[in-house]
Amino acid sequence: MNSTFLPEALLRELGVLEWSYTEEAVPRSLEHFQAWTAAGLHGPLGYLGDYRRSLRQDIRKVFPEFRSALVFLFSYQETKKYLLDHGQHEVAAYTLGFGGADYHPELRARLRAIVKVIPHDKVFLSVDVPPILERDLAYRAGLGWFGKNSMLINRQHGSYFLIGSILLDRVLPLSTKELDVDHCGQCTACADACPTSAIDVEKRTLIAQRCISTYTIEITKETTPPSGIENSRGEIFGCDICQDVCPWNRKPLDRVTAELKLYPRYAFLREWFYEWPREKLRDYIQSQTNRGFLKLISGSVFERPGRLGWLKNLRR
Ligand code: B12
Ligand code: SF4
Ligand code: SF4
Repeated sequence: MNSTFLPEALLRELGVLEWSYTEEAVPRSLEHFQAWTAAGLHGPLGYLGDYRRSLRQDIRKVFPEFRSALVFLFSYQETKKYLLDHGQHEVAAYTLGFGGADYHPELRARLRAIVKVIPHDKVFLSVDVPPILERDLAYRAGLGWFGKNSMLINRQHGSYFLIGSILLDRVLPLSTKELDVDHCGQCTACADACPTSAIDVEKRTLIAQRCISTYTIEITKETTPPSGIENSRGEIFGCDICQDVCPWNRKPLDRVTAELKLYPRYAFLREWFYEWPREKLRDYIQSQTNRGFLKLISGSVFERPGRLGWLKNLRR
């Protein structure tokens, strides 16, 4: 039933690598999340530790009508392959993987295209922002396991994808895949490669305040960078190191064509990141007003740290 429930051609057009179904509202890894935040490992990510922490206990706290979820893995593998082939590590691949546009509206639009072909009354779309543990939701749907780098890894597709879900107020005539089991084994490549020692391999967890991704995306003001960042590959926005070394990401990239396709609106990002010397980019951003910079970059994920956050990232 699952294989014929959604049109294959539509899924392909929308960049869906795999999808699945679950009726479980409560995260399986809730205890881990609670211990993680209680230990302060979320660092400066206040939204994980404040009143929204308890909302993550049960999807029904966010969408009371919840009865089931369709969970989708949206690929950015082609972009990743292109950037790896060209040795370009300045920005994480997901940032350019959707034409350079912010993946939030982009993926919500793709989810809406799927909503059109399924039976529903009320739906709730989840892409990143709602207080829902999305990796766990994908895990409950049988779409992968939690790697030692915290990523949701899929045996066939690796981890270069984003998760988007349609929450429904009804159950569907679909089956759930079996929960996946750990396939990391004795490997510790991600923790070994992390320049800032942000992965606690024993506890299989991330120390967010040490993560380059936190520093370059979430910190908007001048702040001391995590120690070890000088040993990175020059990341200025996001970080893919712990995914790039993961053996589960090798085969999936062999199957795709390297491609960096930017919407015309964001074509300038190629110049910014790959053609201009870093000092030129810094001087250019410096010469903008805060508001002017946001206007330039609006509609992309690069808006998030604002002009001052960017100047901080480029000062290293
Ligand atoms: C906050 C956040 C961050 C923070 C903190 C990351 C973190 N690991 O907590 C920062 C800014 C560092 C970050 C970075 C990145 N993020 Co982020 N982030 C989120 C966000 C908004 C919330 C995550 C969260 O709740 N963290 C709390 C921790 C405890 O939960 P978790 O990360 O989901 O980890 C779960 C499992 O790994 C598992 N788990 C982990 N360890 C263990 C150990 C045991 C013993 C057990 C039982 C379970 C377990 O339990 C956790 C809770 O369910 C989600 C979107 C969402 N709404 O879920 C995206 C999300 C997790 N991020 C995503 C991405 C792509 C990234 C980056 C790759 C971006 C980049 N290239 O820079 C990096 C990866 C860094 C990393 N190695 O995790 C994707 C992940 C897709 C995937 N394949 O897993 C998500 C799901 C967004 C999306 N909609 O696609 N992110
Ligand atoms: S994203 Fe980068 S800094 Fe963060 S845990 Fe992975 S390798 Fe370390
Ligand atoms: S690099 Fe190794 S330990 Fe880390 S997530 Fe991948 S398989 Fe697991």
